[in-house]
Amino acid sequence: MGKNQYKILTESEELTAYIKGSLRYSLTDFASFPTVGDWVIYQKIDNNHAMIFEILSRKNKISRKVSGLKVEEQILATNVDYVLICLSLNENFNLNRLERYLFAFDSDVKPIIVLTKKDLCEDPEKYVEQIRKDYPDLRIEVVSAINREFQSLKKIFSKGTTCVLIGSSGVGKSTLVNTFFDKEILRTGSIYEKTSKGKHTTTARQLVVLPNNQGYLIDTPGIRELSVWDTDEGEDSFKDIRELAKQCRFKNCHHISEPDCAIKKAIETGKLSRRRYENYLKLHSEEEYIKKEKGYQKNQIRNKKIRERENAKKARRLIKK
Ligand SMILES: Nc1nc2c(ncn2[C@@H]2O[C@H](COP(=O)(O)OP(=O)(O)OP(=O)(O)O)[C@@H](O)[C@H]2O)c(=O)[nH]1
Ligand SMILES: [Zn+2]
Repeated sequence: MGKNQYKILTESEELTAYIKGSLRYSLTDFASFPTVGDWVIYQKIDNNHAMIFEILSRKNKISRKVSGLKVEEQILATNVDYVLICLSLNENFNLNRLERYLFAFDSDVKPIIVLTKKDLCEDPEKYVEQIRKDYPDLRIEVVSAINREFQSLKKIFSKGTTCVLIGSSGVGKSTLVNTFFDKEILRTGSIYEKTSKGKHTTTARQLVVLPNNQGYLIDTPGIRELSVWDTDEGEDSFKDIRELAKQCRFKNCHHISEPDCAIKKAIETGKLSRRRYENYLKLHSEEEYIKKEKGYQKNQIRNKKIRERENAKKARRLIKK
């Protein structure tokens, strides 16, 4: 919501809430402020307002890099059980995009790949195979909202679970959820199928209590450009590549022209796809950049603290004089 204002959903009502002063002062960085998905302890002030006293510790989080120059963690959602990564079975389907999404998660969030608009695709199995080849353990669901083919996916919506939908605008996230529950839970928009250009219809980040005790849904605006944020867990989507690199003859192998390079060999024999390796390199260099930036910011903060301490010393001395 607006600045310093939050919305709390309780079993029976919706409240506008503020953070108690003492809590606010204990929150040292942007990422520790309440985010969609957080559980809080609050006290009602009047019929519609409440004060937040405490934010309960988070089970997990989904974050992305804040766009622009400043590198700061931005949390998109917390306490999530399932992340539904939605890709539609047309031009939107793109393995690199999928990897970007996978790369941004905490490891204990279970991603499910949802391939939407099955009815528009002649050979959905072809896409499933493409994903399976690189990610044999991922759960993949092929659905069509229009033909109501989604029964096995619908089962994840159950009491107490929180799901997050991500994917470009227009892949059919809202339509899917609305069809699940036969109710307008999220607003849908129109898309021009010819150009695959989606109209942005989801305007605000939302948390919805699903009907009939079927859990919660967090719907973030179509995340078009998801930058990498460095979670160690997120690296897991490229574990096989790092394992391979360990088998190179030289420890500092660049996998370009060195002899006995396990990566090169894996690409030649088809064990590792070139596309995936290149995506790994790309994501990796972004991550290095973020790490460097973070290191730089840490130094800035440290230098500032040293300066402040020195100024404080001077001040004390001045007072003594
Ligand atoms: N053929 C077909 N079209 C679908 C299906 N699901 C959704 N659509 C269409 O795709 C368009 C976009 O659907 P939305 O549900 O608004 O997409 P969204 O992902 O929620 O988009 P944002 O809210 O912008 O993030 C609409 O015109 C839907 O009618 C499907 O299963 N099959
Ligand atoms: Zn190598």
